[in-house]
Amino acid sequence: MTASLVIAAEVQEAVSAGDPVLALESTIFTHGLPRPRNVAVALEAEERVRALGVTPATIGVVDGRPTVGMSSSEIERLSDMDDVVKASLRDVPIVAAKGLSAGTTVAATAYLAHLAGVRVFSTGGLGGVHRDAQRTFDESADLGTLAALPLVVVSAGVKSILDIPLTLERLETLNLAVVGYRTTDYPGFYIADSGHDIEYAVDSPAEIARIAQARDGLGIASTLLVANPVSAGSELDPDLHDDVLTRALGAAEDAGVTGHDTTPFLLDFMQRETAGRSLDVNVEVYRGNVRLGAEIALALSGMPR
Ligand code: PSU
Ligand code: MN
Repeated sequence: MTASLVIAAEVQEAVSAGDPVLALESTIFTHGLPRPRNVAVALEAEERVRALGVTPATIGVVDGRPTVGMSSSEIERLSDMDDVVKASLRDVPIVAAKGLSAGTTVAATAYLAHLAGVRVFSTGGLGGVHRDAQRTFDESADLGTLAALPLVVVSAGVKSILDIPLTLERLETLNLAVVGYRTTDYPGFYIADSGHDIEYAVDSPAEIARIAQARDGLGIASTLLVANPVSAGSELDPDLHDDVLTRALGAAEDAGVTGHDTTPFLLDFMQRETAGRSLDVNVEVYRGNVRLGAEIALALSGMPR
């Protein structure tokens, strides 16, 4: 039974007691961030969540076992593994049956979180609609998957390597509500304002929890997306950002990169060409999302279900 879900005891106990739990993804440390920063960021995120009184549940596939609440040594091992797979939801049963280890994307992480009863999930950037999707059909499975799961997912929007306006259109089509944390400017991950607006701002974790509660009361089973901009002063210089982005997209095309290799390729290019500054911003963004997610988990755990 390699494919059965493993839930860490502390996560199971917190879920059963209605105590706050925050899901964290693993693709961020298996494929999103370079070594050795990746493992430091992943372990630090867990510590920060714990310091707020919330149980962290890092999710991935460990030696064929889909796991909600990876141990520190499992996080360390996958962070350092050369042949670790990037698994979206459709890949999870395959890597499970093959006994492989995988970082799980937002889609796969969200599904496993929900299966374990975890309701809030913080990530860096969400997958979305790729540029030129009209031709390539490249839209992340994150969107369709989150449309069918009643979670709260905190991200800093989608990276500007994607087509942001098309992504926002797809969110609407898929009934994925999106609220901005203290802003109606949709963030562009590295930059606080992508230049595209959303309809609603929310002011507090309590307000986000009330929206989730209202949704659950109506039986609406789609994720509430919380767009949390990078803190003021931490964003990438917008001009540098635009320049490097243009070159990254050109390089991907020249190299013929397609499919799920696209995101890691572009992120790696951005990092090299900004002399690591995009990486610092990435880490800062993630910290902000982890903090807000923990606060939302706390607010939700204090409300009647
Ligand atoms: N966006 C980022 N960093 C990432 C990803 C997205 O800024 O690491 C990862 C997430 O795990 C996301 C996945 O779920 O890439 C989307 O990949 P794809 O487009 O292949 O579905
Ligand atoms: Mn894709």
